[in-house]
Amino acid sequence: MATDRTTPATDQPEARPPAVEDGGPHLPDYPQGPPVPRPPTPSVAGAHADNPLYTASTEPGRGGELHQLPGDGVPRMTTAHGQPISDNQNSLTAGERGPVLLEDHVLREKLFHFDHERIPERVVHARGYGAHGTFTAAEDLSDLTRASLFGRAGKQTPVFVRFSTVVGNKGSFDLARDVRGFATKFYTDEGNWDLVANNIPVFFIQDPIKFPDLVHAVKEEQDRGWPQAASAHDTFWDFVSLMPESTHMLLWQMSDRAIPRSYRFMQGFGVHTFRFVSAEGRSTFVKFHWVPRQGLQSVVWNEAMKINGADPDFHRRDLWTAIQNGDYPEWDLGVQLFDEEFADSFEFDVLDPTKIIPEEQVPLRVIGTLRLDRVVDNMFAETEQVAFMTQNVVPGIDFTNDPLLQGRNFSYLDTQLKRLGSTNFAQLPVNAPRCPVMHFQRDGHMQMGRQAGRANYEPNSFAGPAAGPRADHEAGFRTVAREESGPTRRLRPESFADHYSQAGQFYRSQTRPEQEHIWMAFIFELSKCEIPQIRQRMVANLRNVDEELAQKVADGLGMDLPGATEPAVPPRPDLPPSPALSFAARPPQDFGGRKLGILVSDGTDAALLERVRAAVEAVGGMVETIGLHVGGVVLAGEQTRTPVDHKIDAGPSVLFDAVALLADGAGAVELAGHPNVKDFVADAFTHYKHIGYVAGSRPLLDRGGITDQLDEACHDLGSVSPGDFVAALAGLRNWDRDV
Ligand code: HDE
Repeated sequence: MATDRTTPATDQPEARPPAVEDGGPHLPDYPQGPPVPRPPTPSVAGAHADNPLYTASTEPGRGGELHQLPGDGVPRMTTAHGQPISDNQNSLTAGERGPVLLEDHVLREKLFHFDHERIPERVVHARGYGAHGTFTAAEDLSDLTRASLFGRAGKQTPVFVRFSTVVGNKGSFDLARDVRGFATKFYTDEGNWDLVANNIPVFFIQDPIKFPDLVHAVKEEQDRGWPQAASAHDTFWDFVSLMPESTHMLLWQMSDRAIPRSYRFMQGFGVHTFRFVSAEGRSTFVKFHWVPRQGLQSVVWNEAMKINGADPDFHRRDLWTAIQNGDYPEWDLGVQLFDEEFADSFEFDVLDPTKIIPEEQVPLRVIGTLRLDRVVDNMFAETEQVAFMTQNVVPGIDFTNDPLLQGRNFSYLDTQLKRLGSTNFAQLPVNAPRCPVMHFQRDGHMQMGRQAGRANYEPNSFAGPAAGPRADHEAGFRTVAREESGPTRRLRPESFADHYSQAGQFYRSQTRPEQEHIWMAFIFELSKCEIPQIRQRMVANLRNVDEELAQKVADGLGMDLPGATEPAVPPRPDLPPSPALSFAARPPQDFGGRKLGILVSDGTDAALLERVRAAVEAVGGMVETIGLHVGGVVLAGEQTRTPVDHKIDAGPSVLFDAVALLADGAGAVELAGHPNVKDFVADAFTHYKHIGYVAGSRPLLDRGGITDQLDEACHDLGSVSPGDFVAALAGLRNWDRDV
């Protein structure tokens, strides 16, 4: 009799397929081999110690032996309530072709849980990627702050970091022109400190009341539902062109900062002025900076757009791969420290989040280093459920009156309840402090704690454990005492009124290629605005930043230069350039952490390939090969195929920092016949990249149309040694190339 069931109608589970090597097809239901050893999960303040979701369910003496299949130690599948399951492929039916029965509690539980798998994505910063690591203090800072993580040189604090884009939805692409989030949770021994930073040191607005409007304007337009993960549309530019205070941030957003090559190659900034507070209660103003030890690097816009198509997960894959390879990214934590006297004498208000303090005026002092060395086990449990909150500070760190910071302190707690659904979200392992947690907060949805003792209130007259915890008036968190006075009002201070001077200073501090990228980005974005008045208003604002910039943008848009917007206060063209604001100030030292893509073919010189690979790996770089077929190529003098990493159309040159064309002879001719080779070579050239080649790869240069344009960043590997080639790659791009 015919059956519409695709699996055998039997009450026996299907035979388990043989385990495959990692890298083969993944069958998530069947473990692929012995568990990979991991650093032990740090203990989580009591709450989860007994929860089988967080501890090995196979522990002897806890019924664990019953939870293994006989023979090979594979865990036995259970329901959420722990009952062993006999069949995970066939629902319970009445008869061979009969209806599925309501009685099937295994099926019902599985579908019920699946139906509830999603939680609201973050309203901003929805798309993110996290990793675990350690912060190591460089020195004893107790004269400045009593924050325990800075208590002695060498002190280590575990951290979780989540990088993100701001505008796009969770499933958007990584290379949007956008600000990047750089949020760090320090699990200190006096509670969690969250430094919720961005890769740009200023913000669009000065007052939190404008935040919902800003976010509405930049996200996809409400009537049509696009564009996704892009600021290049009318509503964003409408809003910011009406908001002169956004101008400084716009300059950063149109700069290369907004299209980083990798999370590993970007800075982070706390934006606001915070306070360090000593044990004696003395407060020092502080601004936080993360500086990548890998150097700064970005891509170019045309490349970004192509990366988004070729690999929308480019940044998360990069971070994951680097950490899995043991190439742990590191950032120095630098601080700018200053007192009231400096704050009073500085040209701008240190409470204004649209302003920086140039590093030339207050140099960075490096107080520690962050290293990321462990990827998450589970994206949802960790990266999605992590809850950052600016109000998470520890004794020794305090807020200032920056209005935006004050608004954030309200918003972040609220948003976590919305996303995570329970006031007990701090008990989730990724959020739970790594120090004792003792309070009289009780109950609520998903309470994991089993707080013992009789008193759940204070004051009480019990003694010992029954009495519960008490506040520590000496060592507990104490807000810095400060005088506040004046009438309540809704008015921004005069000291926040200069919206253009630092934007101009930023522009003047860039190298020429960086300036070109800024005006080209303005032209691209504004060309996507359908309403001419918006373009006009924006260019009118730019005249207050820099006349050359405004003229270039007007020319690029094909419009007459409009009159300048009337500024609230006259901009100051005399602010000196700050070289620290340019990428040129923090270049990479070598090709370490970068990736060379090598085009290979049948007949590629095996020895040269190995020498180039060795030279790249010697500086900590990576090599991937690209060929006509993923099955591989037969290198010169060899009989068998050597596999390649990418088939030509799956490995475009935009995925690499530099390329080498080692395809040779008849193999090169054959490869050059593939349509994607043209873009591979031409893009590498147009994106200013270094290109290595051999005499036999000439057909590829011809196909890319660059044979007659080879310049000093194109290296003939017949005469340049692999070592010299790789040394030159540290320069990353030849900005002088005429493309
Ligand atoms: Fe955020 N921001 N923000 N923000 N922000 C959020 O919190 C908010 C601001 C930043 O990886 C939300 O958990 C307001 C500045 C990062 O989980 C939300 C204001 C800076 C992340 C929120 C700001 C940031 C967020 C959304 C103006 C740089 C991602 C989901 C008053 C210093 C953290 C969430 C992560 C996330 C509110 C401005 C950085 C809604 C109201 C300035 C890195 O609470």
